[in-house]
Amino acid sequence: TWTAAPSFSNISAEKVDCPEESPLLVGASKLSFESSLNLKDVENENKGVTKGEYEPSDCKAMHSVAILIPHRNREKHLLYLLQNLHPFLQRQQLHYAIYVIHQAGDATFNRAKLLNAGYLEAIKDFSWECFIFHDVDLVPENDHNLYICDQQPKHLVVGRNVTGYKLRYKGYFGGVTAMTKDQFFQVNGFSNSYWGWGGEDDDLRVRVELQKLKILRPPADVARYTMVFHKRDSGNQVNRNRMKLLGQTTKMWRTDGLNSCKYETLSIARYPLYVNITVDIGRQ
Ligand code: UD2
Ligand code: MN
Repeated sequence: TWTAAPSFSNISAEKVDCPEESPLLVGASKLSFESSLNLKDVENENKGVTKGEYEPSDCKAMHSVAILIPHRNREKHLLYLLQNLHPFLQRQQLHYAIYVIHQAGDATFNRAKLLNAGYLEAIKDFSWECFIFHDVDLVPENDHNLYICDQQPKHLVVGRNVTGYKLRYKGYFGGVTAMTKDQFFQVNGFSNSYWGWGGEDDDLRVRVELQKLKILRPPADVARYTMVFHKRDSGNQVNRNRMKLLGQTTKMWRTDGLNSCKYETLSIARYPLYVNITVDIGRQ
């Protein structure tokens, strides 16, 4: 008798899909931040990452996710975040890239406008379907907090060490959020008008609510972050105008956002662990 030989046709470049739940997750991790840490160490710990990008080698990632980090003058925080975030995302078996959106010059900081610029640049780079808007100083503590998008926008920070791991207030949407390319486009992104500290996260929540989208949060025991201690940066004074701006979101969101975000890209540098995009976003 004759038995069919096994087929080897799928030995080619085709990888099998990664499993629905990654077998690499470990749950809660104890974090520590060594002041002597330097970039070379973190690069050596993450040899699998190329030009800020990674995909699993043994299976086909089910999600492609762009991480956008607004930044200026927080080098040490960035280092701590890179050290923790790369292995965290790899344990989740994601295809991802980390983009640092660096504000050039010393004009007042504008987190929201930087994130708009980051989104616009990242979609030129690859067909990312999911975006994580990520403060530089927030380090996730539990890898069951999945950095993937959902049918609705997600807020990934329920609790932080500095606030006793309690949600700050109902509707709080700051720190780390996940939105699909389409959800973010639908709300016209962030407002570009929030210069200095505060309000831009609430403005995004209002935009989301105006679209009848609903904010989802992971369970409190996994949506936990350590915020590396910091004082208010110079150049990021409290925005005294924020309540007034928030009162105008309903009438402004259509014309103030992604579709009106003017900036100049000064450089794009592909470092081993992240893509640095330096932008001139002007001033107030
Ligand atoms: C809260 C929110 C944050 C944002 C901010 C108000 C949380 C956990 N975070 O953060 O998302 O809504 O309030 O604007 O609730 N940054 C720099 N350099 C600067 C200033 C800011 O890189 O000079 C970046 C950096 O990524 C930082 C982020 O902007 O993490 C937010 O600024 P923050 O950390 O000073 O504000 P914080 O902790 O009150
Ligand atoms: Mn902070």
